[in-house]
Amino acid sequence: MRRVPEPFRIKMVETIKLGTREEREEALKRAGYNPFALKAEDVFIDLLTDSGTNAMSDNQWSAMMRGDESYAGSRSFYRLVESVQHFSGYKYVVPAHQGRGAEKLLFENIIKQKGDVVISNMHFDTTKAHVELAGGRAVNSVIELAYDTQTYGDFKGNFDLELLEKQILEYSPEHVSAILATITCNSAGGQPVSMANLRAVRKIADKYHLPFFFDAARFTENAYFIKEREEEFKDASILEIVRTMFALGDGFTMSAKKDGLVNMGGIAAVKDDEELYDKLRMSCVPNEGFPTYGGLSGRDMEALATGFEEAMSYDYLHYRISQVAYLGELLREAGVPIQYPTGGHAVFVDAKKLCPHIPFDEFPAQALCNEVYLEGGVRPVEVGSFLLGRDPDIGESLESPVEFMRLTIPRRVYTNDHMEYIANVVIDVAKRASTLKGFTFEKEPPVLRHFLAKLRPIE
Ligand code: P61
Repeated sequence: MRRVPEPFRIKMVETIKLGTREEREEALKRAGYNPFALKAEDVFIDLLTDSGTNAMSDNQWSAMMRGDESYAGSRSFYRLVESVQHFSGYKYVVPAHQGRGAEKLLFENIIKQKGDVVISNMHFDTTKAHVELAGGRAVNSVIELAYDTQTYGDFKGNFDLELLEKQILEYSPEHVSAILATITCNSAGGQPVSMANLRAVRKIADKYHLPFFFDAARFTENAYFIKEREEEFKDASILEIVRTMFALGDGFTMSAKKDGLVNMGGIAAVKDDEELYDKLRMSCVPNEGFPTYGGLSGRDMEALATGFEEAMSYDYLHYRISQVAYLGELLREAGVPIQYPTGGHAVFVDAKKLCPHIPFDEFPAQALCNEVYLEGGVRPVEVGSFLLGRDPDIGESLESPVEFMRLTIPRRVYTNDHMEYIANVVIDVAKRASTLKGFTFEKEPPVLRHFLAKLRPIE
């Protein structure tokens, strides 16, 4: 596979250090065998997340100097609003400190009755948590193919439309608070959702008079896949595709820490429902702050407005998605099973296939993550049963349909040579995957347990 060269020059560097295996063994033990608890300086290549780990451009850094830090009505807020209106066509914009801040504002205002459901192709964990904290239930309706890692699909993040309609009828439309399209579908492997699918979801939403929202963290990456894979859009610009997608929805929440190309930020936006907008603004005040800053500094809002422009560049997206695909290809050539094709922001290694001897509640993907860290100082993250947690009603550990070790690629941070190093480390670990052992809890927090849990190896 041909490598797409990085479309930027490097003006500033940050030193990273590969220590010894003994040092990493000590560090991982101190961290309770949970890579979230590692000190970042004990990590050589950090693939925990693509969230807030982006490198900003010279233009973003200079925009920050123009930040207006007024408490109310800052110029930077209005620039951010204009930028969001420009790409989404939505009238109302409320900033938030990050995605989950925006989720709290939305879900506490649209979930009217305890037990009402939100149906998504696939909820990400914070989204599910906020639906549940607001008294709702999170229901997924992604296509079956999403769980079949070895079979190619252009749009493995698509809704199963039949299932979606069945679920709406099962819960009855008046108990469905919203349909939510996660673009790209993170938990399924950063897999895109097609425009055709989004259009069909809109039709279903209209049929049952339901609102249709986006969880839009990786909206430009989703647009790139639509351009590459849906004939109708092959000549369209990323901006045109983004506008066409958002025109189908009624609003979105967004973690801007991904495609916003910044280190912190979130957005809740509403197309034209003024009443809902008023509610979001009111919720914003006690949670995020006055609605013209919503947890962000003026300089953050400037960097984000510029980041949105840069994330709409085809050349940038082509390099970005190709870099992820390049790492995926190196692994596939060596026989390492991954979610195929690779999605937008990460390579998802199929730990169920590599470690079939470790049961779901001993966390096979976590075992793999820990070993990859020990082997080469690379920090991946588990996306599987460890992350999924327990059934909120009966408290039993849930079994995830997939057990992934996610190698998440920060934007504009690591080079293609880093990809080769990562691949070599993972390939070495994969060769002895059958000797790895599972983990059990030493300490298990009740909500979003994976962040703060302590584990111990099962001997
Ligand atoms: C991630 F280990 N994602 O993928 P916030 N929606 C979607 C996301 O991907 C997302 C949020 C909403 C992260 C960060 C992260 O257990 C974890 O700005 C599709 O992080 O609040 C975040 O946006 C929430 C990593 C989140 C985790 C939770 O790496």
